[in-house]
Parts: sequence; C-alpha cells; structure tokens
Amino acid sequence: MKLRLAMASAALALTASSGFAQSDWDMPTPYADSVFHTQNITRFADEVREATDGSINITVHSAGSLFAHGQIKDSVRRGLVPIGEILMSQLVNEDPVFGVDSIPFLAASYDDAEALWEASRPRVEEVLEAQGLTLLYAVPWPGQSLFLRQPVEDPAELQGISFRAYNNATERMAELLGMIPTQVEAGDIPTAFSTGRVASMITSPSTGVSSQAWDYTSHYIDTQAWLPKNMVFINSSVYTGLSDGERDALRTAAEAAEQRGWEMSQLETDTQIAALEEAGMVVSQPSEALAARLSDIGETMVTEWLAEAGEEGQAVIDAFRGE
Ligand code: PCA
Repeated sequence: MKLRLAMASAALALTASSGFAQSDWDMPTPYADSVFHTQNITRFADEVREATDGSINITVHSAGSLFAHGQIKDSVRRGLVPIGEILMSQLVNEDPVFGVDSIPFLAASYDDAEALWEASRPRVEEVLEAQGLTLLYAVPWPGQSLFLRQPVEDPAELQGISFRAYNNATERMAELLGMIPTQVEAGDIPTAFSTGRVASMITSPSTGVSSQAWDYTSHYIDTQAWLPKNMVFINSSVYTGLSDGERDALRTAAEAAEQRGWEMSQLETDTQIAALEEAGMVVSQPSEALAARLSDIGETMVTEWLAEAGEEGQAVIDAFRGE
C-alpha cells in the first residue's frame, strides 16, 4: 500500500507541474466491476485517455480495493489520488445538501430526480469546492426498494426486523419503521446476511442483483422510493493544473458519462427487477398501507432535513418545486 501511495503521489506531482507529461491517475471507486456505475466510469476513463492521446491515463480501482468507501473523499482531497467516486449521501454529516437525494418519495422518478439534481447541484459544487474538490458528474441508482425474507402487507410487521442501512437516511427510515438498522457497505451485504447481522434491506434492484439477494432474501417489494446518486470528483489543484485541452477533454467525457449513466440507470431498473424474479424472488408492489406509511415517513424526513439544512435547504427545495 505504501508503495502504491508513493506512486500515486508521484503521478500527482507530475500532473501539477506539467500539462503535457503523461499522467497515470489511480481512481478509487466503491462498487464492483459488474455494477453499471463502475462500467460507466471505465468508459469515461477510456474516453479521457483517447481524447488526451494518453496524456491522462486513468486506472479504475473498483470495490474499495485501493481505498475503502469511507476514505475515498479524503484521499482525493489530500491529493493521495487525483480523482474518485463515492455515494453522495455519504457526506451528509458535512452538509445536509449531500443527503437531499435520499429522502423517501421527495423525488422518486427519473424526471423528479433530474429536477432535484439541477436544483441542488450548484450547492453541492460550492461545498465541494470549499474543500478543494471539483465535481465532474453524478449518476443515480435505480429506485430503492425493499428486500425481505417474508411478504409484508402491514408495515407493523416490519417492527423488530434487523435492517441493512447504507447512509444516515436509510438508518433513519428504518428507525421510523421500528426496524433495527446497521450500516453495511455494498460489498459486505452477503456476509452481513449470512452471519445474521441483518435480515432485510432497501437498495436498488442493481445492488440486489450484484449482491445476489436471492441467496438470502425472498421478497422484493417495488417501492422505488428515491434515487440516490454516486458522484465523481477531482482534486481542484490537479484540475486547474491541467492544460486547457486536457480540462476540456475531461469535462466533455464527464458530461457524456453523466448522460449515459442516467440512461443506463433507467434501463437497468426493469431488467434488474426481471433478473431478481428470474432468480426466484417474489416481486410485488407495496400494499396501500405500506405505501402510505412510507410516504408519511418521507414527509417526516423532509421536515427533519429542512430543519437541518436551513435557508439553503429551503432554497434547494423551492428551486426543485419551481417556487
Ligand atoms: N446501491 C448502493 C447505494 C444505493 C444502491 O442502490 C448500496 O446499496 O450500497
């Protein structure tokens, strides 16, 4: 690891000193190679390499193999690596704006998620920039739905069930449902279920498929409650140290990746639900009682989020609602 870091720092020093030298960029990402976000990033890296004639050569280190998910943001900020990807809501403790995409039923369709991203992007960029990070693009996961070991009609049946959470909002939602949350990284999901730490989760059909949810859950309830995003960002001094041509190439590839990623995500939703069903899971729509309970919880969580996020948060919500 030490040697790898020394090499990463050397590559970074080279980038900062010259726009022409060939730079090898290590890019840590949290999710597995089979996940569409990672596949999109691999194409982004290919396009940057081609457009810069190889002067920016990005190597993707997926599944937390170079840095664990929780360390990726700081590793880019400190210049250990120039570029990285994380789940945006992971940073909600730093600023509430990072969590606005994880509130149940605030923006549950792709159109609404896009409008919410447009409304929140300037603030996300500003908060990142204050830390020396430049946003390149963000892409949502498909809608978040429930994975359980039994059918559930009445939300009261969820009480006391252990639950795999992946950010503060999923933890809060579980608490409001009377469930018992534990945060677990995507790569550790199968182990967390097989060792009995958790018995249910809410995530996308994509993560359901990549973690083979049919091995340890049986029921998929298609709530599609929100579309949390992953974001790709770069160390700002690396970014400003690039030649104009390199910066343009990076921006163009980022815009293409954003567009492609949203399309991939939307296409995945149905194919991955079908894959869950194909693998033997019982796929159903939420009962009226469950949908109503989740929607109440969503309202509670919007109120809680606004109390935290203050005027800046209100401005994001107003912009989203076109007020
Ligand atoms: N997959 C990631 C984040 C949201 C999603 O759909 C996970 O479950 O960790």
